[in-house]
Amino acid sequence: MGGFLGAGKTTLIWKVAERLMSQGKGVGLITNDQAPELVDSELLRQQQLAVSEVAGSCFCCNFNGFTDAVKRVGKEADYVLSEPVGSCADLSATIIQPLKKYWSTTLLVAPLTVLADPLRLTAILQGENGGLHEDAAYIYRKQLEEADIIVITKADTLSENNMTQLKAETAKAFPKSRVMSVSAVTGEGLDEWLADVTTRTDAGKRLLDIDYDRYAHGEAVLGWLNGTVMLHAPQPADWDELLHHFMDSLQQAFEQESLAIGHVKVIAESGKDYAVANITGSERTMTLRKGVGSSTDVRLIINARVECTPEHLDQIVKTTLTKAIDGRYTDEVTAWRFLQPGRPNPTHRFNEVIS
Ligand SMILES: Nc1nc2c(ncn2[C@@H]2O[C@H](COP(=O)(O)OP(=O)(O)OP(=O)(O)O)[C@@H](O)[C@H]2O)c(=O)[nH]1
Ligand SMILES: [Mg+2]
Repeated sequence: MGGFLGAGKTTLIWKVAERLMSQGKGVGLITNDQAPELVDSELLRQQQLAVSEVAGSCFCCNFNGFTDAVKRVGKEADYVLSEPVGSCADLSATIIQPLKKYWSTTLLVAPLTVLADPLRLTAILQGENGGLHEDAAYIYRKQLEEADIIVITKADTLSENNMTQLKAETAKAFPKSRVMSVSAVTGEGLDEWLADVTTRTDAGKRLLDIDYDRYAHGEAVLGWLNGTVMLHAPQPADWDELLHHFMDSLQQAFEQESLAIGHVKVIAESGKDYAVANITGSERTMTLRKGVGSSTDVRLIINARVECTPEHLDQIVKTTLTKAIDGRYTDEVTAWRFLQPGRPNPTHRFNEVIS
């Protein structure tokens, strides 16, 4: 299940996994990122789901890492749901075809689903870049172009009429893909999509014509930061308030410098309690889910993908966190990486569709 940063992949995977498990099916999940310490993996583990992480590069550049992960989570599973890095494209040639060629005795490969957030999709369909660099927007278009199924997410945020219109416009712009819509919040569209992917066998129907220089540049304009910090308070502290304030300040800091946000997500955990916050664009897109409550210790995992140099991203996130802490708590950084994604260099790149 591909799709751009913040499209709703992890949320949908979680809801679909729950639905399949309630039907008595075994489910394994695979997450993916350019670096370890993932909010997505942690969020899914909090739901007691079996997750394996491929960290350090996208699936296509580490096909064997991906299939090792399939082996790990697939043992007991009837279904394996996997989420590639949100800036990843060309999955038909680099993942779907090799899977069909080398893994056909163990796996039935489902159609490639690409998710799209209504806000960004609308901008892209209007020929705009949705606030993104033109090469990042190029990746967005290429992801949709290769999809067997395009799923417009967050259906609960649009009226039925607007969604009908958006689906029609999407189908017109990408006529070779089936277009559907879902809401992970209301569950609308989930059964329809599941029925389609679990019965169709025409996975990876076509190969993408993609310019790897533009693709590489579209990824390289994004700074990437994954950090984990423990905070300790002398007395129980309100971590939900801290998380809210930290995310608000981050959004303001990026907006002040007109830096396009790919996705900024933070999970705050204390024992079994957690809260997760996301910002998926420049408009007021911040969301907070669940609550971590008050305690003396919290762990923050911060994943930020923003259009600026990784060094600048590091500086903004560090400064904003220090201001949010405001001397009230001690902090202990247990992991902190900031990087620029390297040029995609796939393990396999098929130039024919495997039947
Ligand atoms: N209203 C609404 N919000 C949603 C829905 N699905 C996802 N979201 C929100 O969209 C944001 C991004 O969701 P994720 O599932 O983390 O997106 P993602 O595609 O996995 O993002 P990356 O892993 O960074 O590429 C979060 O704030 C979610 O709460 C939905 O069906 N309805
Ligand atoms: Mg995700």
